[in-house]
Amino acid sequence: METMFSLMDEKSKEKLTALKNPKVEKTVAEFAEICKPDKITVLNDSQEDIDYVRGLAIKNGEEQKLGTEGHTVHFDGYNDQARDKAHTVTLLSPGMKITKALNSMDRDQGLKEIFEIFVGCMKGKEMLVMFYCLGPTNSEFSIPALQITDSGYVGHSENILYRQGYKEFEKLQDKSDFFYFVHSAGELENYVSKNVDKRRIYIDLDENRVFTVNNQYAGNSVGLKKLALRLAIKKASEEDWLTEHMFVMGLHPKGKDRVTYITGAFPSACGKTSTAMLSGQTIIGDDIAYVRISSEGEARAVNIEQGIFGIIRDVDSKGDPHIFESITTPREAIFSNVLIKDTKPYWLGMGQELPKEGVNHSGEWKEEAKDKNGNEITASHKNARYTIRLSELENMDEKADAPDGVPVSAFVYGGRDSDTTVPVAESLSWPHGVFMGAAVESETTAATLGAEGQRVHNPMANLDFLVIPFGKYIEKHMDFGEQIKKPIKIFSTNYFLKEDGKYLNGMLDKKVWVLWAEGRIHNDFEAIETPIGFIPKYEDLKQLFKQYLNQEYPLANYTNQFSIRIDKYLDKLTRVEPVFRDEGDVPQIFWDQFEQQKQSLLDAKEKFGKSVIEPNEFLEK
Ligand code: SPV
Ligand code: MN
Repeated sequence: METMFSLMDEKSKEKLTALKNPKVEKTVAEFAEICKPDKITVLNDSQEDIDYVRGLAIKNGEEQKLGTEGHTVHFDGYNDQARDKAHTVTLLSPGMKITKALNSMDRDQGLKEIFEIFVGCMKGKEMLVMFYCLGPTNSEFSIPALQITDSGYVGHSENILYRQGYKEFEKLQDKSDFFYFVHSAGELENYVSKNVDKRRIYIDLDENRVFTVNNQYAGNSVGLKKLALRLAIKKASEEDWLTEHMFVMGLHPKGKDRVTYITGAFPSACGKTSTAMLSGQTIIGDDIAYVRISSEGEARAVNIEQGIFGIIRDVDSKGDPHIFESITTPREAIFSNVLIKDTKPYWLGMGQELPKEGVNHSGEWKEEAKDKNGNEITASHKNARYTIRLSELENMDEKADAPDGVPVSAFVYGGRDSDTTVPVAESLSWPHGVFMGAAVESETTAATLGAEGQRVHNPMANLDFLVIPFGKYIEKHMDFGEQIKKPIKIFSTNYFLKEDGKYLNGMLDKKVWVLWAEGRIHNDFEAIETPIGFIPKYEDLKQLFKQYLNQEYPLANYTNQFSIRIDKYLDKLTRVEPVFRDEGDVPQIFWDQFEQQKQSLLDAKEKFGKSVIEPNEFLEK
């Protein structure tokens, strides 16, 4: 305690002690001893403190001001541009189990290793002690979270992306029921983490805390984002609610006086943000949702965040007008890993020609530059991002901060699948929908380190974060459907079907798919029953294409997009079956769905005598 207080000014001391929370004080003291910062600053919810952290990020060189008022740029190191799955490890104490798909290690061993790396990691730096609230404040959903970091950029990002929570900690009094995150960017060279070979992200479920070191990329460093997601998945699994990698949005069908809220889970960089941002609709959140069952038996969702850390690639004025407007006009925004030329940010797919030189994540950059392995360095990184507050957007939903969330009418599951699943389908039942979500496969993207374009199984787009056994997660979803009194529908979507290397759908077609789903929720449309779910009728889509996109929708397109590729679906089952088997604890109700799905596909193949069945053929028989 002595050391800790000797590194604080009076204001910081006062803010810390005023909370009268022994665990908060003990935690700060412990990491002050280990990390050995030169100074400790404790921040509360005041504007003064929010401004201080932004100023610090600029002063210490982690961010630079750009020409437009409020805009700054931050660069992560060349090898620190995405989530590092290989060095993200769940620490297991005896008897604890998680999905086999994730890395885990003995807890004592992991703690020993990470604490050794932490020794002296904040020498010469300032330790920030920050308080946040996951989910809306004053709510059943709220989870207080303490962030300790030596990065002004991490603190600045969190002040944009999360709700301030010093007041939530005041309410906690002496209780120790909060998450905490300790981050250090480690030794810096040219303002970026130098020792990325010692990058570690260790999740300690026993103590609801995560340690992360030698990194800056937000998916690895920002505690409240994917690190808290993992802790919340565990917490939700022990209580009766869900933590999901989901957007939350309001759908506003034309000519109807209603708003329908849906949530959707898609793997990273597969259209989650662009769906939530569809024009004419309203956004509540684009990445992480908590879903609880209200006392009336209704599923209700909140966004745990208040901002967007979005992929900037392909954001242009046509496809994403709201985002484009918000990141090209004065307001607080952080750009990361874009190209800078004359204090202006540029990115791939922005709808204008890019400068042929500038500064990017590799340093001074020129067109056709290659890295030391001979790989082309793109002008901006494919996973370059922008960070803004949702309140900056004119399409933010009026209930975005409602303490009791919004009622959910559907879950949507999507993946990046070039050859199998149809653009949109409604599940045949709740268990079938859970199966659909659990069977999602998706091609990897630049949002995680490693090769792109590899087809991987990614149940509910949540696999990277599933720090519980897969079977338990599935069981929770099955139970959730049983418990809600007002049933909700489950849909699958796929925006990425291809033929001869070309996408079969336009970027904005997703609007038609989600508004078809909205219509199904309200019984506006009939549908065609197929083995893989209910699919749209041509006439309804034709009308929706006209109404929302002012486009013709040729029957040939429909027939191609919605044909059921039986053999492809069977291949998919063959691929995912061993994964489910290997997990060992998948509930019987899930296997019943699996068998039923396989059988109905085989039956259809036999009945129609072919392996690709056109949608209208299902109508005829
Ligand atoms: C994702 O990759 O799913 C993101 C960005 O939302 S990150 O913060 O890297 O997780
Ligand atoms: Mn995400």
